[in-house]
Amino acid sequence: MPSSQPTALVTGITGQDGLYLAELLLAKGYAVHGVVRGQNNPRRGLVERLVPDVHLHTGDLTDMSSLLRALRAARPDEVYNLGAVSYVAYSWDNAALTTDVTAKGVLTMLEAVRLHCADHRGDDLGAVRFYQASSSEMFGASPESPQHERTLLWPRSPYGVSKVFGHHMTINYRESYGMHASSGILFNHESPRRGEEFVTRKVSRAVAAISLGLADELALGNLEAQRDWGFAGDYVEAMWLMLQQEEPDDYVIATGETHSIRDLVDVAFRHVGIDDWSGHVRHDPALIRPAEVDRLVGDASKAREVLGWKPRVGFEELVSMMVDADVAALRTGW
Ligand code: NAP
Ligand code: F7E
Repeated sequence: MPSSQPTALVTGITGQDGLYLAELLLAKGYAVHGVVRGQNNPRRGLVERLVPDVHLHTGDLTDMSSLLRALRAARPDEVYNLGAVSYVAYSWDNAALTTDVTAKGVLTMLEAVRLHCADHRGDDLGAVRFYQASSSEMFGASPESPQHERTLLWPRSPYGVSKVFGHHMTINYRESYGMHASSGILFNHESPRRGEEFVTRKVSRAVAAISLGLADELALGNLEAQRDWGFAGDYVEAMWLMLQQEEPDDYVIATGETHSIRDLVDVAFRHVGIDDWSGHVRHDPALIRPAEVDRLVGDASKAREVLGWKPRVGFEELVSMMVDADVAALRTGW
């Protein structure tokens, strides 16, 4: 890290992880810059309210010149590429868009960083450290369990396939150009800031509403899929730690525990005092995916040993935190 104030540029700053990462970096004394897409992004105001010290730049992962402009304005020491079309179910209906942003967008960002270093950093390709937001969805149907950094990648959705492309392109830029490019293979991580399209937040919001008498029913798809769920606030710390290492590398970030959607629903309802929730949950076949990832559980031994990282928030605490936050928000009419 440089002796003067370190500077970071974050794509996906309006997302769940972007907000937690911005808070973490600001607390560490960084100057933080973020890329926001769109001419009137509804989430821009949220970033301005929660992290007012972040400098925002207009840009899109499909638009190389906008990324080059953001790099030139920020002159970052570290780039965190969190931007993506990230909702797996949506990726089947929007496969080409998902590929443009989540796959090709990674190449566009890597290439922008490479060109920026050539033009403005004395051709020093190590001058900017790069983090790529890879995903456990890349493991998909892999028969190995738990999954680690060398597990076979067998993605099951256009999103997963796109993440595999971005992951390998990041490794390729590291190997081809000596870039300090690291890839974090993060398993599902959640928080009260999680988008309502994802199952944890959909459940926490509905359970909160049912407990307050504002709703009666929660429609869900596959209750038997299993995920390794952690807390987003813990996971952004792992991103930062990866870029503080002398050598770039790839790391699995996970809790090592897996739970079904049924467990999630059970913990959430029990937290508000409803033990028998069967009358509140309706199965909706329209929510079943064309191809499912049945079971994910990660082995984060390498992150523990090399980065000294481990998760702090457990599954029940995470679910309770999310339900409590939604109860509080609904009570204040949010
Ligand atoms: P998220 O809340 O869905 O945020 C995604 C971000 O990407 C948003 O800021 C979004 O901006 C931005 N984005 C979308 N299209 C873009 C484009 N064309 N150009 C620039 N930015 C664009 O996702 P998250 O949960 O914070 O996840 C952050 C990253 O980690 C993503 O790459 C995701 O795929 C990956 N990941 C997430 C998890 C997880 O469990 N959360 C696990 C593994 C990997 P708008 O606000 O404008 O839509
Ligand atoms: O689904 C099942 C669904 O959409 C989890 C993204 O952040 O993590 C996330 O991807 C499971 C699936 O997350 C509903 O079939 C049942 O098995 O919350 P999700 P995801 O697909 O695991 C990975 C690591 C990422 O990288 C992604 O960006 O829940 N499920 N019923 C449902 N899922 C949703 N969304 N809605 C339902 O009603």
